[in-house]
Amino acid sequence: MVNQFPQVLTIAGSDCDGSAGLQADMNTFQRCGVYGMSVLTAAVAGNSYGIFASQPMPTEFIDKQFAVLTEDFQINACKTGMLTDTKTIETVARNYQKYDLGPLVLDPVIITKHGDMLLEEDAFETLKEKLIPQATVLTPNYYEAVKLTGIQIESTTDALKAAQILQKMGAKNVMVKGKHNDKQQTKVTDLVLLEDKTSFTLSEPFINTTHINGTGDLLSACIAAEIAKKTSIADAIKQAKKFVTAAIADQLDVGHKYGPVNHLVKYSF
Ligand code: PXL
Repeated sequence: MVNQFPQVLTIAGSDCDGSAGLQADMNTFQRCGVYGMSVLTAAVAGNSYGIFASQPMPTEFIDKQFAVLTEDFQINACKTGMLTDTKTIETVARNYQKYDLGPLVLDPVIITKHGDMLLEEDAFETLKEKLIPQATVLTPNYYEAVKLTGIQIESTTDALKAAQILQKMGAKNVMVKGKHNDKQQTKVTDLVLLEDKTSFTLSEPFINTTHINGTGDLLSACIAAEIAKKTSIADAIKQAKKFVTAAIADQLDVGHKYGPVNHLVKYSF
């Protein structure tokens, strides 16, 4: 039967080195056993040293991609990645309202691990106003959670406070990803606040590696894929945390500096 197979959409930028963005999302979708599609929002010229140029897509072209995909496919879940600026966010928010794209995993991509900005400073408010209220799952890292809430996060209690603020902004479920920038740390602990107000933490061993490009992309893409497979939100998040930890642990030696997480890691769902 047509359109019964789980179909997932990433609304993201292209990262030409394959470590992040829609290339990484498509790899993740394949690993999760779902059919992947992409709406291209921007294209970056980057490698393991950083990002050297970036080009947002025209909003009419973004609109057209949504139109042709939804005409033909039954999208069961979607995720967002790089959204560049206010007009791109507005375009994505409008299309999400217009079409049935299933639950939305919103990865509020702001800055890369090299310090390159992927979202313009004046677009934060639009993200809060137009997209966070539509998010089924919001997955900020520590830095993004601080930026979006304005509070300092030093502990799990602070992470819970941040998640509660983000939930008040309209996100149904929130995962605040823990810091992983201290070589002395032994664990990375994320905080999850679910729609029913229950919360839990997820801890996995800290792995000291420079190959972590695309961790957030892999995590949010895996959550979206699991949701499309009808896994519960809590289990989708737990599954994604395990997969991302495995992909960091089994280092893939490509690139000379900050390499990608290993989408090819042996891991079964
Ligand atoms: O990992 C964040 C990210 C998302 N999308 C694109 C990127 C990056 C990081 O480099 O290039 C297109």
